[in-house]
Amino acid sequence: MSDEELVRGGTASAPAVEFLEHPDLAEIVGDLSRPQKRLPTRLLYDERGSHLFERICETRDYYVTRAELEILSRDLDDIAGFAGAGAGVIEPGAGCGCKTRELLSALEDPRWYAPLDIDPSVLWRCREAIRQALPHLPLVPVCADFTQPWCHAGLPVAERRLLFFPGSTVGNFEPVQAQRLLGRFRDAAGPGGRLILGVDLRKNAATLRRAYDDGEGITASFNLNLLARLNREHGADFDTAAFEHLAVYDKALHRIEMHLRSRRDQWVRIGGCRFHFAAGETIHTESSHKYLPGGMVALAAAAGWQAQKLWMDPQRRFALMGFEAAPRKQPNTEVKEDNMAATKKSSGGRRYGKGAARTVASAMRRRKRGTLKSGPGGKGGTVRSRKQAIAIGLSEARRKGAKVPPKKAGGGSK
Ligand code: AVJ
Repeated sequence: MSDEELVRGGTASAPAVEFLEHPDLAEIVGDLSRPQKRLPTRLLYDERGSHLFERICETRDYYVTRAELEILSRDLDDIAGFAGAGAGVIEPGAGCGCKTRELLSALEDPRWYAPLDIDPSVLWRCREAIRQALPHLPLVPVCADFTQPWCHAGLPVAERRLLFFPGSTVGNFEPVQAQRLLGRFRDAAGPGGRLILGVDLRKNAATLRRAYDDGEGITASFNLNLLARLNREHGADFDTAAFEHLAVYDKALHRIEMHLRSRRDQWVRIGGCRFHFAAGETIHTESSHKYLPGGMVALAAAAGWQAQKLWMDPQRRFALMGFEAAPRKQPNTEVKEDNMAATKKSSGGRRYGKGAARTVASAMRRRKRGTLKSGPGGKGGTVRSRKQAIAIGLSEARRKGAKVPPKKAGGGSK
């Protein structure tokens, strides 16, 4: 690497006031300096990016939004019932709040709605839209990055707090980060709090690849807009025609990855640095993890959420899941005698900690007893059988490193 690449600002005449640079720039330069180049996913969503994303939702190939809206409208009463009366609703990354409008109008006596968004202009639009539809609902817009700690202590009182996080945005985080995020939501929800979480489910790779590389080319424009944005806002000199959109499904990590692939050998300047791109080299811009319901039960359990409800569309492409905040435990009293007995066999699973293994086990026991209900959805909207639900939980737990006994021969259908 030459000095020019290493030293930001480059020449001796460059002013030494780098702290005046845009805070995103250091991250961008860092991300482009990695062996696998990447860019911060959130930068996809500027005004043009958000607009293009809305158009992605209308394409034939991107099934995610339609599947979720289908569940929301068909199981609305059940979902509202789960939320309970007198809820204060918090929506991290609210956007225009269109899905929420439907939920809010079905809720019994909602106390207030607190949309959270990093973009104040989006928050403004959301506020106007909700005000039109529900003029009497108190609004508490919060301008914050929901991936960072934010002040939820100042929110008004309610019977309980409901966290609404649709769209499968949780899938855009690495599982470890997703767990941390759900833990933050748990803190914001407080005792008795609930969570309604949108989760895109695993399905065949071809369907997924098409959803993230639609025939109309909108997703390609959405991805390439990121380079155009760097040119606009950070003085980069990306030749956007020299990059192409790519969607690949990583079967081992169960995630769709969006990349931008360099069509030729080239150099790009940004932030006083020069970056080399070999022909075919890619920049990773977004990951979208796909889950089994049981996998999300385990992940959320590790973040202090007990799974209560599962609603799916008839084709089982997407799930809305209902969770309740697990009661806070004193340290070292987490694993009680009877629970120990129940999880003895999975004690090898340490990735999600002792408490988590216990919570998953108790979720599975409750599922067995029928206390963990599935929504009416399509074909009953339930997991095919209790046995299968348990199998999903077990196989996922096994994947996470837990030692669980193998299924009996001929037992389970997966
Ligand atoms: C709204 C962020 C969840 O990952 O499916 C859609 C974003 N990216 N097409 C998703 C997205 C490409 C979307 N999220």
